[in-house]
Amino acid sequence: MPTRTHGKSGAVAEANKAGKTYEGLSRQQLIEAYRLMYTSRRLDDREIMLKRQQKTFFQISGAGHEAVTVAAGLAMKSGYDWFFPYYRDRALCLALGATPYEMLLQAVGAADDPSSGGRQMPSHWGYKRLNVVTQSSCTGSQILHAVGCAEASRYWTSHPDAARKATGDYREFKDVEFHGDEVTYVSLGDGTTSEGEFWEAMNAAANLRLPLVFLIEDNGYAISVPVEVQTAGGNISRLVSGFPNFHFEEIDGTDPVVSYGALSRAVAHCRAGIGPSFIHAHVIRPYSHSLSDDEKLYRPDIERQGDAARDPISRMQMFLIREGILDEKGINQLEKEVDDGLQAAVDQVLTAPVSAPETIKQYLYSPDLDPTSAAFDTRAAQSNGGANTTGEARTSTEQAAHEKKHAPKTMADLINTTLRDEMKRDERIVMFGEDVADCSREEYLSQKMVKGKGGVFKLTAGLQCDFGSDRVFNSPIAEASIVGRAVGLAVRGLKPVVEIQFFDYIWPAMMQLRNELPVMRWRSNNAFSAPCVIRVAIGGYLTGGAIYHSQCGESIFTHTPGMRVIFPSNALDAAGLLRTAIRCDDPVLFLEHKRLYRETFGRSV
Ligand SMILES: Cc1ncc(C[n+]2csc(CCOP(=O)(O)OP(=O)(O)O)c2C)c(N)n1
Ligand SMILES: [Mg+2]
Repeated sequence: MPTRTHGKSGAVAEANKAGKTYEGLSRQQLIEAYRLMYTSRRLDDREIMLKRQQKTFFQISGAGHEAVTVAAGLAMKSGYDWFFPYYRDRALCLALGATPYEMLLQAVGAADDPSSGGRQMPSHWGYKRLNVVTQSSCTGSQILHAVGCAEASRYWTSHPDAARKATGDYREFKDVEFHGDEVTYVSLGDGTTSEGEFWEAMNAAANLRLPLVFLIEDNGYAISVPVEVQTAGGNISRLVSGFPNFHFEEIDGTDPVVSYGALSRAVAHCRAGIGPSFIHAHVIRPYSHSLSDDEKLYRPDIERQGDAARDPISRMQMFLIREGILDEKGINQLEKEVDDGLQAAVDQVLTAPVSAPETIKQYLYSPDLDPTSAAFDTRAAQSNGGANTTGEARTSTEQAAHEKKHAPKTMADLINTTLRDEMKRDERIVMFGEDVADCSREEYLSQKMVKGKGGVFKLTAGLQCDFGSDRVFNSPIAEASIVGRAVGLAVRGLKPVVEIQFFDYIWPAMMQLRNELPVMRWRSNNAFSAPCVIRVAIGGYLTGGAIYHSQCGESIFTHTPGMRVIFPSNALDAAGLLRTAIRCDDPVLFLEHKRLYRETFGRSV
């Protein structure tokens, strides 16, 4: 039974006044909110029952988080805004339009599961039609994808022509949709704010003033670890309050009206282009972390009873009755309708076939474009001896120009040339990483005070000057963020060609490179993909480069399903393979041996 209410005597009469709204929610919307919250809770209960009957293999619930996640769904636009939820967001997905049957299909590992084709554990949401992007089991990696997604909204707005379809490369298969004012949502638990990826994302979102809503669902625990052990001082809002450009609110996330008000303000801040928002919602976890956990081992009854008193389901029931929106009979009728619908969905899902083992390799790579096929073959450039283009003998000036143009080029030169050619050809290409820009302080370039850097090995030299600072730019020293942002951009149809400065420093990005980028397509059963290129300078080059400037760990990535790995040995191969890597529909790790960058052998025209 709820012990906390925020009504006073006379509130019923007050509420009965026609037209009263609750933070903008109508009485009908409040009934709908309760229907969604109750559906979410009962669906968790049905899944728990199925697990106990050995008909499913795992369960993790959204119980206790329903009020704030329904509020988020109602405050945002389904199929218009973009969503990077985590496993507790069942009620958000229901509010956006996912059906209980679709969720049950994933719970039983059915081939028809729209989120993953039965390839992922339950509650790993992903609904293409709703812009709910495939998620993994890794806590926190989705936050950087959300940053990239929000960046893409801005890019498409300023480069609308880049969204046009083109044939002969990945663009043929990548639909692009944007509205200009769409907002990206990302959610995570209190424990997940301890991940470095969270802080990298906060930094980027603040600095770039991205239209990105962070929802922290703080249930006070990360499995058995309480919040004061995760978070210095026990309150994440206090720690992040110094980030600029944010709209911050700390709220009671068990109250749907309060939550809706906060989420609406958060979305408005983002939609207006002012910057990101951060909603810190205190919620409860009435069930254990998952069915694999028994919270009685680390939480005493007294604490659990305190949570139960704030249960959003019973609070919402009391609220509807008190405000005269629904009476007990109305509530019972609504609940019966939901229960009957769930029973029918459960009956139906138990006959759904599971995915067939022989389909396991499907969608590891693009089914549409094979970069090893003849479609990517090219012919070597033909030499035309001593003649000019009209077939006459060259003058001495023409001959000097011809020789200069056709002098053998280094691998570094040809990579730079290829990047330039491809950027000219495809406006969807964006390039970032540490030091890849010519000069972040553009005025130094425009006033010709400096020449520009363009990479520690100068591979991207001149590209910012040629294509602009929104296409070629520096990133913070945050390797996970470089790759994670690229994933989010690529999901939205852009072609990030990003750089990890030295292979020796690729490891902070390992989660993204192993568990995210290469499996976006496979784990979503081809609903989402993230074709992009990660360029990495690799190998020894200095005498004395020692262990942190000479690593060669390509074999680790050649054992990563879904990743294409390229390691060219000469300049001509580097140019052709880079061109194919950029045009292809899969993620590519493009390894450039530093020793070969400027070698005298292996040069080409
Ligand atoms: C990177 C990573 N580390 C560990 C885990 C195992 N794990 C799954 S959920 C979880 C706790 C997350 O807690 P919190 O972020 O507070 O979310 P909550 O489950 O409480 O909603 C852990 C440790 C994981 N999935 N990913
Ligand atoms: Mg938690």
